[in-house]
Amino acid sequence: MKSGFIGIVGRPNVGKSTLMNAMLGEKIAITSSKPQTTLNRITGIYTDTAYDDGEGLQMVFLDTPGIHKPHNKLGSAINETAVNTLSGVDVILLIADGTREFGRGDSSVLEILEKVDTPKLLAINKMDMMSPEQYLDLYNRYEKTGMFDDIYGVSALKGDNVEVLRDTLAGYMQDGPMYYPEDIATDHPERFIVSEIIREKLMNYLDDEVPHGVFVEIESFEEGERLTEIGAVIYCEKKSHKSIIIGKGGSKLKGVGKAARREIEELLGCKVYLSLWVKVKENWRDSDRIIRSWGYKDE
Ligand SMILES: Nc1nc2c(ncn2[C@@H]2O[C@H](COP(=O)(O)OP(=O)(O)OP(=O)(O)O)[C@@H](O)[C@H]2O)c(=O)[nH]1
Ligand SMILES: [Mg+2]
Repeated sequence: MKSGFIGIVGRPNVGKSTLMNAMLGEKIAITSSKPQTTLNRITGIYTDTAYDDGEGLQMVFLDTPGIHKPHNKLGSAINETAVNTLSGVDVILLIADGTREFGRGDSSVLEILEKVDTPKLLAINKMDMMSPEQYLDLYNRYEKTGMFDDIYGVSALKGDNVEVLRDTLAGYMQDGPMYYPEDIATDHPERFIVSEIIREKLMNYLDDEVPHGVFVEIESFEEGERLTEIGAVIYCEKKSHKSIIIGKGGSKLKGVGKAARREIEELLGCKVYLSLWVKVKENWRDSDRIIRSWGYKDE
């Protein structure tokens, strides 16, 4: 059996979670067009028992929050989660956004990676949106660092080159145990995935500064024979945000609830009754106690 861990890192919004999902062939991590969507380390497990004439393969992907200049304690905590993931993996996959020019943020990420003595691959993502010149510029910029075993241009969204990249990563797996049962794609509890789905819909439905201050807590989860009843609280940072989330006559919250319910029903394979409440917890992103109790502190 070949197995091992792959740390997926990069700046916010470059497509780390989208690419992990594409390599898994299944949606595990939530994604959105806004930065700082991923707030925890998200495990995605790819198992192929037929690999190499039945020897078997298990790749454990660790998707991480985007590395950025933090503006609050939550930002520092999620940066730490990403950086901590770099130690203890068999290979690091750095993802860069091919539609953006190389900047200071990219240099800082390279400075962090330079200190880690683990094989590294680079995926320049969003190939579907970039010109060959843009690709070449970035390719050369990264190539001359000499840090990467290989550089791939991919489109996580369209699936271009994703399998080739996954096959290359498989080559870094070592003789080892099967860490997880072959039929599971993540080790996160269903409750967590459910809270993430709700947060994803909030990220998608809300504008600007509101979605980043949003946290979802599952208060009740009762599985019945034909119906699962779920109650969740959405915490936001300000009273004014609460009214934005609820929307005129509750319209926004209804939309979020409907979209989330559909996806949760698919995940659980049964009918779901979802109740959502909105509460205010001022400046929670600067509260160590809350960040720790909500599991955003990497310990
Ligand atoms: N055009 C295009 N868009 C992409 C591609 N991959 C991802 N995206 C989009 O880029 C945005 C960010 O994707 P995510 O996967 O959430 O990015 P991330 O790096 O995980 O972001 P954080 O979790 O915030 O660090 C989403 O709107 C994706 O649909 C791609 O190959 N092409
Ligand atoms: Mg992400």
